[in-house]
Amino acid sequence: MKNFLAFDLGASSGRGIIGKLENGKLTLTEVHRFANGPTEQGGSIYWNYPQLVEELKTGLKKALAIEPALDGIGIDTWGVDYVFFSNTTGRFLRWPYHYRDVRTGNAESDVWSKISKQELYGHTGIQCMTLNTVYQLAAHFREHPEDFKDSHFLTMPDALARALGGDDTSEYTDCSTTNLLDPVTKEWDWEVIDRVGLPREVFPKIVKPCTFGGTLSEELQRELGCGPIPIIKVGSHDTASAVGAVPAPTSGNWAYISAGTWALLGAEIDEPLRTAASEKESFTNEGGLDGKIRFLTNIMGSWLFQETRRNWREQKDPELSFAEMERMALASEPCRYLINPNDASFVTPGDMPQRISDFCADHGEGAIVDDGAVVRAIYDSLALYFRCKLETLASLLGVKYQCLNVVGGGTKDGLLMQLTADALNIPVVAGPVEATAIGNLLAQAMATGAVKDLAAARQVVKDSFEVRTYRPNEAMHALYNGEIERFKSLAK
Ligand code: LFR
Repeated sequence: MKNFLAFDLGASSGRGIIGKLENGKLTLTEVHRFANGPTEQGGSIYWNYPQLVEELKTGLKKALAIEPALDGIGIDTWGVDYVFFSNTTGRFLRWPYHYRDVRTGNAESDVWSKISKQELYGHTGIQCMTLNTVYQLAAHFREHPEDFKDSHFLTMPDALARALGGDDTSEYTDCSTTNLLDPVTKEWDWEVIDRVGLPREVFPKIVKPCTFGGTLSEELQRELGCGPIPIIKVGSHDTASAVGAVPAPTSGNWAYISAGTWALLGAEIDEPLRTAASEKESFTNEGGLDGKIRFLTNIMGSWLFQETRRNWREQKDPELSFAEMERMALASEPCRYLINPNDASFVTPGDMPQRISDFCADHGEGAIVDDGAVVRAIYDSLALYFRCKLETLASLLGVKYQCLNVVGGGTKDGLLMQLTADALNIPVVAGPVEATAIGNLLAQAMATGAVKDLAAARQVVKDSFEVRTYRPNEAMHALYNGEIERFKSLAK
């Protein structure tokens, strides 16, 4: 029997979960949950790094009260963000920027004047997104070159692990989201780094997932009255952990969506695919467990619901729940309004209902008259977008998908799962909800030898957690079929 502690931090909340692995089955106990989000200071948005560290300590304390003998601690977070540390004092230099901070806007043209967009994709295989670390570092270097002297950065999960006693390395799956990694060698692409003009010295050593990365610090051992707990490098990019925990069929082709703040839709492949077509379609080659490549694309996901609810809670109803928003959508006419869920105007925090309304007015969809129509537009447009992107994935990889696995918190949204099945006209297998934490825990199990490999880990998921299958509804499928061309012209 083994007990591991997973910290899984998403853009809107974080949690600490103990996983008990016994006779090939994993059981979860949530010990801590906390809110997360951007903090504004002087016109930029940041993550409250010291607060996040405190939450980890609280989580660890609560975990030890339940399970005094922990065999490991693993941390995963969202990708692309980083923390700088001074080489002299060891202290962090400033709160880490939030990836939705607008400062990266004109960093793109700056970077592309040194290495073209196409070359950057050819080197790294990473889809072009303004929030990628390469643009963040370029903007950071321009504004605060002093941060790059006698210092180094760590990617977010390892920067948090370091505060608990973790070593000064960064784990491969998260490094792959920087847009600065060679997906074949799985090391920094120094040519890209040199051409962008970033100092090599600030880059950390990259290590593989499912390896050991330090021990809980002596100070914390004393404070918490515990022994030396190993800190384990997991698939520290949350999406790598989530994809690791997909209860995939053992044969045949399968595709996934890791559904949370973002919806990441893709497949697992063995070698990176970097063609003009995959670049045009914004497919990325991120690092996975067991040497796999996560070939996927980012879709705006629950962010659209989260920001809409945040606004309405502030403006109208402080108690508004997602369940109520689902009811509002169900009471609204399907496909009356459609939007491009990935439109650039939806990326940064702001008045999402207004932006959705503006999108409709600007794209010939007419003026949105009520709140239900806003929510309905998000639902239908996400489902249709998933369909378009699954079709693209199938054509890029030359395969046909008979079913789609959806994992993560987004699977709690039954209406979205059903509409996705309707749009795709194939069954959607939804669950587990806690896939990211499960992938984190099973990577720890792999590091300690308790689980042999990724295939064995996925078997544990199948043996331990229930999933729910949503089958397409014919009438809704026909309705979506009738609207697909209209949708495509909006989402181009
Ligand atoms: C999901 C995720 C995505 C990444 C985005 C920004 O939580 O990690 O994979 O593209 O957040 O980091």
